[in-house]
Amino acid sequence: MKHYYNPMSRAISTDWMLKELDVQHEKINIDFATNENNAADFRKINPMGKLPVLVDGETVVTEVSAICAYLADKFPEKKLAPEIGSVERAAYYRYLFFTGNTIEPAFSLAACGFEHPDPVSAGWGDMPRVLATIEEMTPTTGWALGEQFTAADVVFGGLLDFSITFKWIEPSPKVAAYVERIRQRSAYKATHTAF
Ligand SMILES: N[C@@H](CCC(=O)N[C@@H](CS)C(=O)NCC(=O)O)C(=O)O
Repeated sequence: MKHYYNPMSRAISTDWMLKELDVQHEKINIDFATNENNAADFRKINPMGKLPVLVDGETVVTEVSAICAYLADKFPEKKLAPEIGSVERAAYYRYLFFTGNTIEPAFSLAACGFEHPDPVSAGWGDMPRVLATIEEMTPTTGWALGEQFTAADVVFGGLLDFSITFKWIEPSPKVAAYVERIRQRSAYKATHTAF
């Protein structure tokens, strides 16, 4: 597997996921400074010109949530995803998709001082609702799905961690405590060295 990476990007979360799994892969650094992500060769792999990207043989996976879900399913013995068909699997999907579809756009806009003018039509609604939902979905103890740490924590917890680091949000005590638990994981510490 090839992991296209830059330490100052969301690829930090997929790098962390690969460390949680402890699996062999090749890490390929893509230099934003020289615009390598927009080079024709890289655009052939990901027309978005964005990181992260995982290439597994002929399979190309982009998007943090998709890469983490793919990896968790590829290595089921590592138990980073609940079983297909289980009650936990439904909650797991919710964490993965809510993070990418709702938290990401809401936070990205808010970080630039914007709110969508029509939050009823915008899929991600408005910040007060997003923050209230995050509060409800954040575990008081342990991990998103209970005692089992999963890719849901890498995706959901990873974005909360990133958002606190870059001051996109002022975390509630519950969110701050969850992110602090995440920051204590050895795989997290092994990857989050640049900031
Ligand atoms: N929705 C994408 C976001 C990826 C993304 O925005 N990556 C940024 C770095 S954090 C990037 O590669 N930006 C370069 C560019 O857009 O030119 C995901 O979840 O992977």
